[in-house]
Amino acid sequence: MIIERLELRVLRLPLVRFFETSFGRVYDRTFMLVRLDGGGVTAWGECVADNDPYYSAETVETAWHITSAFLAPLVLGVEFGHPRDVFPALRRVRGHRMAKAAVEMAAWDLYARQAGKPLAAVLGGTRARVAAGVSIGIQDSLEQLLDRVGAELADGYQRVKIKVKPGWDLAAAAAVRERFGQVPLMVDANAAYRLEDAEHLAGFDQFGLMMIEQPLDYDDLRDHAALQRRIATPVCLDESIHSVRRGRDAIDAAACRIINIKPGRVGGHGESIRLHDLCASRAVPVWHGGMLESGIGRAHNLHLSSLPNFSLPGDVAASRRYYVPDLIDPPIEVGLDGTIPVPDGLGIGVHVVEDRVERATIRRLEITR
Ligand code: OSB
Ligand code: MG
Repeated sequence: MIIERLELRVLRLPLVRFFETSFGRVYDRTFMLVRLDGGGVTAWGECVADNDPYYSAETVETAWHITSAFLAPLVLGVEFGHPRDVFPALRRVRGHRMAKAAVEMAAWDLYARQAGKPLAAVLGGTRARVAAGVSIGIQDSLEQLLDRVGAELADGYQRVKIKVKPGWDLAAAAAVRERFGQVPLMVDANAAYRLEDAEHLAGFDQFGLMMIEQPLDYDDLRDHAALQRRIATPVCLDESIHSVRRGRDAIDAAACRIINIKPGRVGGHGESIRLHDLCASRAVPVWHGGMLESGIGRAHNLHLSSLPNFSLPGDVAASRRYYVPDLIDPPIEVGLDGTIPVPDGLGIGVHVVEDRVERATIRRLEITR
């Protein structure tokens, strides 16, 4: 496989509904797309970096800079026998895993399309449909939260995650439990607490949650291990797991019992597979996270979610919760059983509507060798 041409775009799309986490509220999303061309085939990747360095240190601007100045020259015109060789070829560039992931994931799409196979088949996927959950942001009132939860459950989703922060936490979980009983429920704090809050966080134990995601600081392991010893609710790590090695260290330190895998966060599909396999060998369940992706990133996520140790419902939901219209047609939809079919066309298996991409584009760059 030879990548002959690399195109970068920055797009802006309005969200169907605002999304609020402990680090802020967003109404739209600005993100980078990578298009690769080789052997007469076009492939796509989506970068999960945000405009702001709040979820991670990377931003759209850093991803643009790193990809155009440093990653593109490392992949253009190079013969890759397999896309798993792409991430190691970028080793000289330290960090910037979101930028690397966008290029690497597009390379998997290119490889799968050239091989005439769905992406899941080359990733090692084993199921045709994946279990879908939803991530519900912080709302203006508990009533509004209960309306949102009710609407998502009516659409079939298999588990509900609510975002929490100090001042919007125990009462929100209590309200959901009271209205909806024992629905599979979890919370995500996006690093909003400190270890000193351990007693307060133990207050979640009464709700029988599936897990609490990233309660403490974004790069911490040690305090999470201390917290896990003091609460019954399983700790799941998201932000802290930026690499396979950090995943190993987290498991060794008993800093979590569950890991959220986002390929964009760990460096792409190859690193995600390695993390997935490591967790399987250590009996740590994983689930697939989301970053409000367009249909392009969402399709990638579905294919990866079809691997066997993705045993819990992921934040991989229908397109219409995010963007209408999406960049792809038809959009990704959830069945009433709360599962989403893994697209079975070539590569990511979705049709990218190029004039929608064009209309949402605010910056574009083409790089050839
Ligand atoms: O922490 O999982 C997170 C969205 C943006 C940044 C971080 C996170 C999220 C979500 C949304 O929870 C998941 C989704 O529906 O895509
Ligand atoms: Mg999270």
